[in-house]
Amino acid sequence: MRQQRGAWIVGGYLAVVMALGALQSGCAPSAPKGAKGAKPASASDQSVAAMKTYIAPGDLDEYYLFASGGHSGQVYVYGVPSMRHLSTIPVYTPYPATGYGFDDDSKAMLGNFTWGDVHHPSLSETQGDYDGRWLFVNDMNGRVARVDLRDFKTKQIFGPVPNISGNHASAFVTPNTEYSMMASRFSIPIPKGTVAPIDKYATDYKGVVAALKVEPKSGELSLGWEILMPPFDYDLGDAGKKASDGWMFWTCYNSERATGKLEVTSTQRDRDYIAAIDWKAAEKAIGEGKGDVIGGVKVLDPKKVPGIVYLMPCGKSPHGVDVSPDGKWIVGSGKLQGVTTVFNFEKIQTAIRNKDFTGEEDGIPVLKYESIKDAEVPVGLGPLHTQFGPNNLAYTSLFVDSAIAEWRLGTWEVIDKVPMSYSIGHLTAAEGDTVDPDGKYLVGLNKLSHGRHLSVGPSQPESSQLVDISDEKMKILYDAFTEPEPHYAQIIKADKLHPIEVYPKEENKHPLAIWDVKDAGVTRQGNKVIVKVVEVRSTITPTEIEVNEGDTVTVALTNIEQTTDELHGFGLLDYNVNIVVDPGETKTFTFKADKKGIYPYYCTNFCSALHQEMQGYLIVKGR
Ligand code: RUQ
Ligand code: CUA
Repeated sequence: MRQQRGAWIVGGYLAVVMALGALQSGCAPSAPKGAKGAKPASASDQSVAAMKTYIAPGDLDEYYLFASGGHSGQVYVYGVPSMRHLSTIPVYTPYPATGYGFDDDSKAMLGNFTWGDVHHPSLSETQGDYDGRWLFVNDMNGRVARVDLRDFKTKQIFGPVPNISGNHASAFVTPNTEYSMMASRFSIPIPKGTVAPIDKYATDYKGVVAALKVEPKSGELSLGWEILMPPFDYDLGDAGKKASDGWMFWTCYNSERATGKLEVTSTQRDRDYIAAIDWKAAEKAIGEGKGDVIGGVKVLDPKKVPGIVYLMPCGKSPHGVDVSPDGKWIVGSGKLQGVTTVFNFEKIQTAIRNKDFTGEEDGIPVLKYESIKDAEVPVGLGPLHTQFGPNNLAYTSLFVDSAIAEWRLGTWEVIDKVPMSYSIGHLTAAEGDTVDPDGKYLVGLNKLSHGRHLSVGPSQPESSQLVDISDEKMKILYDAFTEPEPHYAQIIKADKLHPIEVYPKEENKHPLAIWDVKDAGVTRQGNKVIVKVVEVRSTITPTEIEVNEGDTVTVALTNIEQTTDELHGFGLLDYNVNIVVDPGETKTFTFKADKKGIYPYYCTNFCSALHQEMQGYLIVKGR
């Protein structure tokens, strides 16, 4: 049975579609022309807000915020509550500021890609709490990357993962970082490379969810297993925790299995699903050899291996799915609804035991909505994502209403609402998706800023708003702006991180590292040349590098400083070389000396009074 009628939204759904139409036609109710949107009401509210976000010169913020950089391919780091941008961590995109994507190792990591689309940072967890070790981030191009929080550097880009297509619902980790999860937003015939006509979409295209294993000591990602899913569009996920540990939840839209103009074709039914996956059972089934190898990965087919996947009916086109800190509740909303549904994990288990099903999709049982839901909370229009605070507080972003609703788990009362300027997408509360949320601060990640800043032309910055949630009445404290385009972000207590500030010399095991200027120089084997270079205030040694036209040249740069903040760069003109070495770091870059002549190189990072003197010449002799 495919068509199943739920009574819960039809009227509201139409109203919302009309409201969206109004937004599209340019009369957005949330942003009338010239309006300046929400701000603290009075001068005294403003001075309280100012004091709450003011970090005196030399003082430090209480939290780090890690924001995805969307299609910039990067991760942005802020301090909270100041909302000061502290650093940019390049992940999927070359970043000249740190030389990322220019040296041999980072270039190899990027492969043939010069972009990525990062939506969801996922801090590593131990027992459901951030442990401050790594940050995983997804890329739509089927990849997941690991940033080491010891030095805030990207250490691994894994993928593209076979069979996955459009990796949006990622890189969510399980409570002990056993796995980083992925899912296909755009179903395709698998393995990749298979061609099937679009009109066979409903049968020949497949959704896929994938589990990447995380090595517990090193954080190294490797391919775990996959599950074959119906060709829906998998959108977001969250791992079960505590009561629901061992489960994973994924929203999906387009249960119509439609193609073409999805705006119309995928909004025919009155509900979609949240897929509930027993990942521990999936792991066990893989261990018992129940997977088929497709595209080089072991893939479970729920038709052949029942008991692993169930579908929970949910309001139409759900977006976020978020598990409460105790793991008892799963919150998911149709993104055009006026309510958010709270599902009860225990009831889900009971319904599974009692086979309380209303149908199936490709052999996957559909649970009965009424049997598994606890409440429909009237949060407001367009609920997208939910975060949590202490004392059972929950915060849901409302795209259509352009607001955040605060409500309580268990009593289901809506306590407060605060308008966002404008059109909030994700939101993030301090440790707000862990087993132990802090409350205090919430940041709304808004899609539009409508000129709440000095004009910078049509490419407007993204806007984030800091909200004080230390009292039950929410208060907007601060507007912050960034490059495109934060989606999700996470906020972690600053004292959980202990970044190093120099690479200790004893840890540098690079085979081409040298620590004394007398070891610097050129060695040659045929037309392969190795140049060992020392950078230290205020000389690049050697100051002359001579090679022959046609040589393949590998330059190994070691910054022998052990002093904080003494970075050196290496810019080589006309050869598109731009490397930065941190104190104690060695990097190599390889190029073909295919242009004869004299090419200056110089230190690009201002490092000392004689920084400008830190220069030399590459001599490429003709044949
Ligand atoms: S998404 S606005 Cu790409 Cu995480 Cu929700
Ligand atoms: Cu070294 Cu400037």
